[in-house]
Amino acid sequence: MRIVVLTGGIGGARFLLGVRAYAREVGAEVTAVVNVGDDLLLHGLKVCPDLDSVLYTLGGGADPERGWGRVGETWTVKNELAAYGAEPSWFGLGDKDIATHLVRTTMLNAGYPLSQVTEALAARWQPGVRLLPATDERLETHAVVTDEQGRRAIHFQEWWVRYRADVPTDRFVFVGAEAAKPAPGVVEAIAAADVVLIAPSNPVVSIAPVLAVPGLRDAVTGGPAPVIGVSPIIGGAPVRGMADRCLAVLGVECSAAGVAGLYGARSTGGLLDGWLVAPEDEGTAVPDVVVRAAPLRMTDEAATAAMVRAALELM
Ligand code: GDP
Ligand code: FO1
Ligand code: CA
Repeated sequence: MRIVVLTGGIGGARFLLGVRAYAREVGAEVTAVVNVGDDLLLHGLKVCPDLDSVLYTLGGGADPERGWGRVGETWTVKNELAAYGAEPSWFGLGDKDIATHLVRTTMLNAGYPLSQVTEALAARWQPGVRLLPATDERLETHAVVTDEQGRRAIHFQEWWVRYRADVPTDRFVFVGAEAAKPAPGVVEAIAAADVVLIAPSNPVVSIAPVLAVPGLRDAVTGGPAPVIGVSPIIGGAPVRGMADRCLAVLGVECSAAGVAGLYGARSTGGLLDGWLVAPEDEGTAVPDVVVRAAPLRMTDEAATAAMVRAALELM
């Protein structure tokens, strides 16, 4: 069995722990197609938060409380940069994490595409799933905001980390998406998949930028595999993070039904064949999509693997 998962960072990484556990049980192969819209260049370094969250989480090196970055992290470089007054001061890179960005940036500067760089990083972390960036091209999520500086576009990280998503926002733009191509192997993996899972990731700023890569969405919606999504929203609220603020920008209700409506039914031009919701949201109706309820809290690997099993039973 071949499983493809479209995913963002922290939520997606935790979901992948369950997918990997399930896959080991049944002998399935897993390919994760990871969002790159959060990526940024900082102090000359290329930082890929969602890819790194997945690498560190599956490799056993993630900080479990923060969800991003390395466990046992130290912050000497961050403090030294602050002593120079180096900006941006609102985004901190840990010392261990910086080693990843140094290796990545060196390889990118030497001409290797991000997909090959990711493979090289994965050789250390052994995530147990195939990790592919959605695209090798630069694709960055920006938020169009209006504040005392007027109407302007800011990088997703500035919107998320600096402003905590708390600034009047018109919309999101996936800069570079038009010219992007799916990374090598992405379309092939989707075409060969027995199922495509949409992780319970942020639909607006994690899954949408993956689908914004030309050809990627069509590969999913036009492919042979059923497409099953797992709701990141339980009882009208995100389990963590600020998906509620992201959905509000699009005018979409923060609910399991709202997110499913945003994705739409595959049979009517959308994405989904199946939608897994939490018991709290039992009774959620999504036109032309098979909906089922199951516990959706990813408290440990076994609970998450059970969630994956429930999702696959929707096939
Ligand atoms: P990010 O890229 O680091 O923001 O992470 P993702 O986009 O992959 O995932 C963020 C989403 O994961 C949030 O909207 C959360 O609501 C969702 N999430 C986190 N933990 C859980 C959980 O235990 N269960 C479910 N269903 N969703 C979760
Ligand atoms: N999130 C923060 O809230 N503050 C930070 O200083 C910060 C630094 C950081 C460095 C590397 C990395 O991979 C992630 C980092 N994050 C930080 C998390 C990240 O901004 C977001 O959680 C994700 O991009 C949303 O998916
Ligand atoms: Ca993300």
